[in-house]
Amino acid sequence: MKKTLIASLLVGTALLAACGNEDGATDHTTGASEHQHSMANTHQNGSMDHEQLVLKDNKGTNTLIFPAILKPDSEKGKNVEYSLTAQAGTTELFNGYETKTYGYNGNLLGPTLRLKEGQHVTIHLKNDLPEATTFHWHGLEVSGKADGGPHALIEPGEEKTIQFTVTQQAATLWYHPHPMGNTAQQVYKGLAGLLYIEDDNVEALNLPNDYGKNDFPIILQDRAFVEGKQLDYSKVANSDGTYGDTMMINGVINPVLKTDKKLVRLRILNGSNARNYNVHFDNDMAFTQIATDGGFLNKPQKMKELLLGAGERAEILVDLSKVKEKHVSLVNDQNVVLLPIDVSDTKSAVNASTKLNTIKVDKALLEQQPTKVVKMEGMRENVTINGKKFDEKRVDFTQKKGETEVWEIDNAITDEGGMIHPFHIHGTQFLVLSVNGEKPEPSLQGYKDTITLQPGQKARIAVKFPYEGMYMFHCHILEHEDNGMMGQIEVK
Ligand SMILES: [Cu+2]
Repeated sequence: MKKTLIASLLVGTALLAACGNEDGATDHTTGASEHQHSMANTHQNGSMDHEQLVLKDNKGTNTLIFPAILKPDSEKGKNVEYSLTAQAGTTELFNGYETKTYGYNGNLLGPTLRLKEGQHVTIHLKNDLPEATTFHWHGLEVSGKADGGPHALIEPGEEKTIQFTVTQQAATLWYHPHPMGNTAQQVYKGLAGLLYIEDDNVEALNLPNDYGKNDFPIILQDRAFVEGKQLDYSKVANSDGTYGDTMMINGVINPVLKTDKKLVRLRILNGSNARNYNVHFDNDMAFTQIATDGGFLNKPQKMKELLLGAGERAEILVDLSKVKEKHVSLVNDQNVVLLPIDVSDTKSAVNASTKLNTIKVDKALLEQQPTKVVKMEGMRENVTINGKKFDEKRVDFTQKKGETEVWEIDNAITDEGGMIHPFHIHGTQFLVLSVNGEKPEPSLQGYKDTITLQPGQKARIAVKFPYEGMYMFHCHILEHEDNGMMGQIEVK
């Protein structure tokens, strides 16, 4: 995986150097579409999406804020009720400019929902947008009826109530819209929020868990602003994934995280439409991954870099008590500053548990031939799964509730080339059995709902659906999803 990645980065960098402005800035007001088409014929095997805008350093001039935690409308024993409204508004992202945005219960992004395993949850959904939307719970194991896929459209002004019981372990999930053909622009305008699952196990682990104090949600999104600092999707949209040159974290432009010299937990969500982040620190310090998309790893994994494709999450522990500098930054593989961190002198320590989870891969599954093969192919409008585009009237796969099947996910290289595709399945958390026949690396050894595959990579995953219904599986580059790189599976 490393080799492919490095090769792809070199190709990507060379192409960017060839097509970008010297200072890395791009004039979106006039340059975006020109930029897209000028590079249309240069896709290469192994390249990351070279059409992406160069990301600018986050200057760290604004204080990072955290989404509010949503308060229940009511709570009685294990029964909790919440209300979420998708709405349009404006947000002052830049001084003196009102940017038109979308949000849940607010103008931009949504509040964090904190649910606990065993709770019976009712959520009242309302659409106050001028267009139809859905409410999808990414990573949540729920029935197809509650999942919020493209079949679950809520028209403007309409309301709907869903109910489910939380039956999965502690994890950092998220929610976002999923209307066919319109997901990318709705997420781009600001529709996304975090969904935390908690359980009894997590309370015993002694992890930093003080929200916004030592347990920080970090929603990474890149955006391109056009005239008047607007988020005009139609002016910047790219069928191979829409990129921005400006980092937005938790809905803040140029944010800095200010904290003490202590152990901190970052719950990172790649909430971008398409951009991959291979994160590391500018001082090259190690950090510890504790959780993947769907829960804790069996034990903390020390690492220096971590790749997150669109839709993926990771929880990492960063020991700032050992940092000598007053500032460290989370950067990407081109050393662009994603998140600067100012570290004060106040010191405190936490000794987190080293036994986090008890995931066991059934050895018999490692020998099994896949019963389902998903071949992802193409670029731009030509993206397909198993040679087909999404058709809501066609059921691509069926699977029995509660039964584990081995799926093979193939990110195929064609004559046109290949690119990274993050593959996501609704309604389940799967385990990665192998990548190109090898044991998955540590960052893939926990429960996953999205796996980012390099061109030419094949992964085998063990998939079990705990509930019935119709579920989507698709590429999480939102423009690919909107272009039909999606199939559906009926679970009975
Ligand atoms: Cu894709």
